[in-house]
Amino acid sequence: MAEAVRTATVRADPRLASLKRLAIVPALNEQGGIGLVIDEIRAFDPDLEIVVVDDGSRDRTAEVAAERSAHVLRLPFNLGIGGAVQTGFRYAFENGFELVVRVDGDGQHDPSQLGALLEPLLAGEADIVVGSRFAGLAGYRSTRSRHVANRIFAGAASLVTGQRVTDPSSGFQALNRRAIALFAADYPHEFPEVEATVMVAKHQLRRVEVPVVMRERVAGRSSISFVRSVYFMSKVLLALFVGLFRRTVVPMEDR
Ligand SMILES: Nc1nc2c(ncn2[C@@H]2O[C@H](COP(=O)(O)OP(=O)(O)OP(=O)(O)O)[C@@H](O)[C@H]2O)c(=O)[nH]1
Ligand SMILES: [Mg+2]
Repeated sequence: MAEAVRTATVRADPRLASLKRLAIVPALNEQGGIGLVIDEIRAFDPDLEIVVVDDGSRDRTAEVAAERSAHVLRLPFNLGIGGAVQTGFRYAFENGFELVVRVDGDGQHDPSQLGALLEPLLAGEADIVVGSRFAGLAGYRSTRSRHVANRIFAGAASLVTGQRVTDPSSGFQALNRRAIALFAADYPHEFPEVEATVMVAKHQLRRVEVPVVMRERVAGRSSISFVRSVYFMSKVLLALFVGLFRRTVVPMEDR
């Protein structure tokens, strides 16, 4: 019943109904969770097209997504989360989508919160909206080391961009055509979201955070081991500052 009410609300929202809109779902070995993610996105908005970017999975991720009639882009080998997401943005740009939401394939992002994510975009107040685990709503459980890492990234990203960033690594996002055009042209690799905050600031896109509650992954496993997290910390912090001096990317629209 709650689902039906939510669906009706979305459909009734003329601002959303008139937009060509896409959900990008990056997925690596997520056969256990991807089906539910697709169902939940459809429950929120049945007219939101869904593209699952299967990043070289060795399980049935692509088959499960295709069985549910999601569009599947199957990468021939693993590009990493940045490459997978950029593939989704390129698809969105080339097919004329005006609005994109990003939802992880592991079930951590709750599509019923997409309404809150979309609000600043539909109001014309943001180019990119980021769902933040640390902007007010309690409930996200994480390890202590991850919390510390996030605080460091958030502090560094805020310093570099001159804006308040509380959750720089969140991939739960909504983006308009301007942001789609930028990220279709270039998107950072490996652990991209933190670096992308610098691109957003350099291009003077308006980044707004909204509080969200994130869940535990429903199946599969996280790729972030302790060794990788040390590498992750060093690489991202370096990349944040290097990003300031990188050549400015020409968005796809302006080429
Ligand atoms: N880690 C990882 N994820 C990928 C890759 N390609 C696509 N993905 C998908 O990107 C999403 C985010 O990856 P996660 O490993 O969950 O990263 P995370 O959410 O930051 O970390 P956790 O909190 O441990 O889940 C998931 O839906 C993955 O399936 C890749 O090469 N590496
Ligand atoms: Mg995850």
